[in-house]
Amino acid sequence: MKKKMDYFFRSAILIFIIFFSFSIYLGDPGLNYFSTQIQIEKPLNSQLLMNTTLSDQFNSTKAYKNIQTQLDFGYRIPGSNENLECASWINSEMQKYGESALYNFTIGDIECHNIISRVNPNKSQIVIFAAHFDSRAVAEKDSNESLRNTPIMGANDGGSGVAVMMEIARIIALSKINWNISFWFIFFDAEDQGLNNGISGINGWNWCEGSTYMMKDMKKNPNIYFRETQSLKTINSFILFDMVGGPDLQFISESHDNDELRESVFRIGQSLEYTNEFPLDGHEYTIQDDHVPFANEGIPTLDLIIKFWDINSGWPYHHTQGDNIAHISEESLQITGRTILQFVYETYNPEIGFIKKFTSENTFFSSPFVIGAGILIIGISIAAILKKSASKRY
Ligand code: 1BN
Ligand code: ZN
Repeated sequence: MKKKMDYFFRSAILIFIIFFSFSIYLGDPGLNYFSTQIQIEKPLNSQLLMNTTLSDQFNSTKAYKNIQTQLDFGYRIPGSNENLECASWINSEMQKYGESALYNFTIGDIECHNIISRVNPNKSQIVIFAAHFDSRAVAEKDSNESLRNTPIMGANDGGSGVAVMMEIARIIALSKINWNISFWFIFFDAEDQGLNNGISGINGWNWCEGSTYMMKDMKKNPNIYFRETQSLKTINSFILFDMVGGPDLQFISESHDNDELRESVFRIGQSLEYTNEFPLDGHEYTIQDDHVPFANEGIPTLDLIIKFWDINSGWPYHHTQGDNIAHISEESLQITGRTILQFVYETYNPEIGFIKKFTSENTFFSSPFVIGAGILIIGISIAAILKKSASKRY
């Protein structure tokens, strides 16, 4: 009888552990699972909440000039003077709107510089906007073979995201809204030097070196990045701007992205009548970009990026000498900037009385492989324990 009870209790404990583990697996490992989640509410009628002042303040002429200024520094290749001069300019411009600092790191013997600028640095909830400011050292996709080893201007690939973000920062910082959010503007170095068509930007480098380094460093030295009440878990959303300035703008869906965040932004784009730019029924593609290290930590991300690899898709200049100011559309900068400011207003305006939490999806623990491996390990453990109990009984 005692053995039977022993067997019963062992099984009950095992079943409890399995169910408890799974409830955590399927819960929200990227966010604070044990804390109360703020209720998600969609505004009943987003039209009612329209604030024409915030999104209408986006000045596309200023954004366009922000691209030209970056190009005036020259090629912003990691380790070059031009790169550092551009980084210093971004940093000093951003200091007008809040605090801003360079975060230096090295790859091999090359000095690189990420920049983080913060508006409202002390609020615990963080919203991140990001772009890379380095420009590619080679034009490996140029139709003219003799140009494939020459650096590109990166007016769109690099320049456009930085330019739109600087203008968004200006408007958020100068607005009279009493934000309960820390807005971070991250300018990554060393994004665009990986290997493509057998040609590297910088030998031996991967894509997204700057963001990969930052995430490693954030986990190792959180105090350098976060205030006391902040952590990776208080990052509410992360939006990346990559090639947002070409004509015939059409953003794609990226597989690391958070569906709810994408849907919110794309619906707002649609409500502003940018229906071609923010298609809701698009195919999902997978792209290595600066949002991936953040998505892998369970942070809700959105990569605003075009189908840059398809020469028939409206902007055929990716990694060619055509990525220059002649192929930038001020209207595309305006469409991107206005949509994101409207998203910020509808999602984070404290007068509306809610902070939207985007459900975390893309974590290590939610990958089918990891879940499968977990089930296998649990199955083997059950079998081993049952076997042990059975052999004890007889
Ligand atoms: C994505 C956006 N990438 C750079 N900016 C990385 C990449 C470039 C991946 C070319 C594949 C091909
Ligand atoms: Zn690129």
